[in-house]
Amino acid sequence: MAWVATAELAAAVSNAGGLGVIGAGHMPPDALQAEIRKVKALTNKVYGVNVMLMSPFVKEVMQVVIEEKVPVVTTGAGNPGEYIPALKAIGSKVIPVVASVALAKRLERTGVDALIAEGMESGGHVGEITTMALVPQIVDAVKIPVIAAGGIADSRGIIAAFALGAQAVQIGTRFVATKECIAHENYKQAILKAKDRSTVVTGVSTGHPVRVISNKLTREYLEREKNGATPEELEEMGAGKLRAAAREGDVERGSVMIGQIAGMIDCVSSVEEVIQEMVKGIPAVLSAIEQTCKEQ
Ligand code: TUI
Repeated sequence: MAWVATAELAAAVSNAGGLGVIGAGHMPPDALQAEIRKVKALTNKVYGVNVMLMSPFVKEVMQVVIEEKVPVVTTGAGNPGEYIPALKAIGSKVIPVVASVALAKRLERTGVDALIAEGMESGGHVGEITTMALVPQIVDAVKIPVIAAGGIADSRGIIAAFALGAQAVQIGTRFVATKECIAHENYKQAILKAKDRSTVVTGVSTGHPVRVISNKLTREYLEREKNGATPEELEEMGAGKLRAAAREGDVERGSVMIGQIAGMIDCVSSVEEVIQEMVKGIPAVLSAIEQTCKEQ
């Protein structure tokens, strides 16, 4: 989660019992190095870095990750195959995000430690398959652990993911609406205001579909996309827009990347509260399932 998953949020998640991940996004390598050093100062727990493979700095960013011996490296928006040997050589756990069974199988052969199966309910760059359909198909196709992502924000989502065969979950949108997240207040309010149908997917014609809140920017973007704008024109329209929304609070002309589950989120809490609530809610969900099964 570029611009929102900073060292502060990652450290808070790790300190509260999760695995906090810094979203490198398009960060230049020196900025990422500073974030990594900050997270090391804020927690002595395990943390991770997500490397966005479409970043213009991806090679230098990987170099920083290796120099800093980041313990867990997740990747997104592409195939990380060429970087895996170097990451494994320094002992990092490598966990790529995949949106298809084919890439999951290919990456398992390269020796990755686990996979994140991310459904199209997620915010930001998305694939085409829902979490519900993707997770069990990837679980059946590989032997390594699968982490489910996309559309998960409470105990019910966690149990559903486990029922599909996942061994862990990745949670994004819920953690943006927390006190520790440095996202602009307007961005957090946009999550609270969102309903089930508040997001749209833009950029399908560019080959890089992105889920964002529907606003002035997306209306204009989708109109231009429909009228045959070139991928270059569209990329230019999107440039810098996530930063505008997340840091400057321009949620009308900026790109508010959030998942479909935002419709369920109605308060800004602390990271600790979010995690505690999710974990403590699990037994009640399990007994409700048991009850339903008994009634069949
Ligand atoms: O990467 C994300 N979420 C992101 S990246 C991002 S920045 C961006 N902006 C514009 C265009 C593209 C990126 C904002 N949000 N999530 C992980 C993720 N990875 N979701 C889907 C994928 C994915 C898709 C295709 C991973 C691999 C993949 O494979 C392609 C191939 O080579 O087979």
